[in-house]
Amino acid sequence: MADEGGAAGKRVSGEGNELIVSTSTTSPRPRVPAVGLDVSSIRADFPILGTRVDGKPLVYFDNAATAQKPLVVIEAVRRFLAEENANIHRGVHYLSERATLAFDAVRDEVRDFLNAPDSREVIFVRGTTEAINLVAQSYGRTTLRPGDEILLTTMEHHSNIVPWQLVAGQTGAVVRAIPITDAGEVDLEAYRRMLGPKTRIVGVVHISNALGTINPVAEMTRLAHEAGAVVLVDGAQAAPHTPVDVQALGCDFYAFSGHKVFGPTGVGVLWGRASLLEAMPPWQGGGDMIHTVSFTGTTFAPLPAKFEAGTPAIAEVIGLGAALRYVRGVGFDAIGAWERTLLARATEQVSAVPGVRLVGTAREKAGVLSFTLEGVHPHDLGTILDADGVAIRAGHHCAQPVMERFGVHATARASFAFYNTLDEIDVLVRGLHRAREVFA
Ligand code: C6P
Repeated sequence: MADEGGAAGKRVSGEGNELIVSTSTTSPRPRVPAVGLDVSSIRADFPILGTRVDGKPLVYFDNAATAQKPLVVIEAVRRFLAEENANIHRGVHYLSERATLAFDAVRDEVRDFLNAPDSREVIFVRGTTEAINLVAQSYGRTTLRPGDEILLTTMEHHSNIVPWQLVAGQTGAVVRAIPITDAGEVDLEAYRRMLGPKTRIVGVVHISNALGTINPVAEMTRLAHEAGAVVLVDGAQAAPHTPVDVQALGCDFYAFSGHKVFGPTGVGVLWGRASLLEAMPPWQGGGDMIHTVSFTGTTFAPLPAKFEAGTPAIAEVIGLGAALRYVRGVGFDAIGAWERTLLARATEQVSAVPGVRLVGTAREKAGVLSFTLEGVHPHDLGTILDADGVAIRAGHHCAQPVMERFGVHATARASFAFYNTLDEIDVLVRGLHRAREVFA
């Protein structure tokens, strides 16, 4: 990380927008001055933030789609591939043992990151999508009976809807949508009324990617448990922005993606309660997940290997470990405080632009601002902003039921991370005014 370990820095861009990028790989210390985050030091850890788009500084507001990677992550992956690369859990040779140790150590780091009771409960998968499919196909397919109900909030991402629709089709279970209010909050009264003896599974997104809503997951879990249901939490947008404590939440499954938490793509985590995971059958077969194999029958490895068939994304897991250390080093108190500042400024300034309608105005919100601008299609807005170097996402954000609920086909979405600045929000707002003029 920058400013640590006395590493020599290097310049990554020119013309007055120079960033000094450290190449140090020492473990992170909290960088939480009394008044908040040292954002310019943080930015120096992310080489891509020095990019210029047609001569203009990149303003990266598409963090909900994927987050940028600090040098420690890039370097951890490079170092693993250059110095330690081998397959894991298979070889007796030097490199394989080193790779295995490094890989298994990340499992312990994920356990700590989630405050999970046991590393065996941490399953490495490709991402949130695969984690949810695993639970749907292993837990859902073997436990659901015709007429059983799966309750999902209306604000779920497609990856926490479609896997359940698939398993409902296979088992005769029914998927029901928990309504949300005009502000984009779960209608808790309606949820209470929907819970009942038929409810088997509740799926809830911790932080909505389309609205920014932070859901009352602990409360919803308590109510679901009273009804005898298990709870899966989609933490894709929560893991990068808020501390996650699966024991405090009380949930049964928690999923997140590495690439949204400043790590590599191709890796993610399913955490599950050991008692549930132990009772669940494997969902994919292959190497490393077995105890013995013969043509008369196969026995399976214990957790977590039972759910990790085949060679995993080893270098990516190593990168994920570096990312989690980095984020914890910055500290979620400082991250939360700064992102709330960014959101407050963006909400105030963007909503003051004539013709803007905010979509998602929950009381508890993370750094996601979804909106429409009268007379300008979100895709056109995205193109105009891109000309200013501003990267936003435009579309349905893989949350079409949310769009339907708010009567829009698409929104423009700016999503923030702790390396964003107040000046960047000014650039966004100037772009919105320009878009109005272009389409006037
Ligand atoms: N949302 C967005 O731009 P994967 O693709 O498996 O890493 O994550 C899927 C996913 C699941 N849940 C939520 C709440 C998400 O936001 C996402 C990914 C991106 O909002 C890409 S659609």
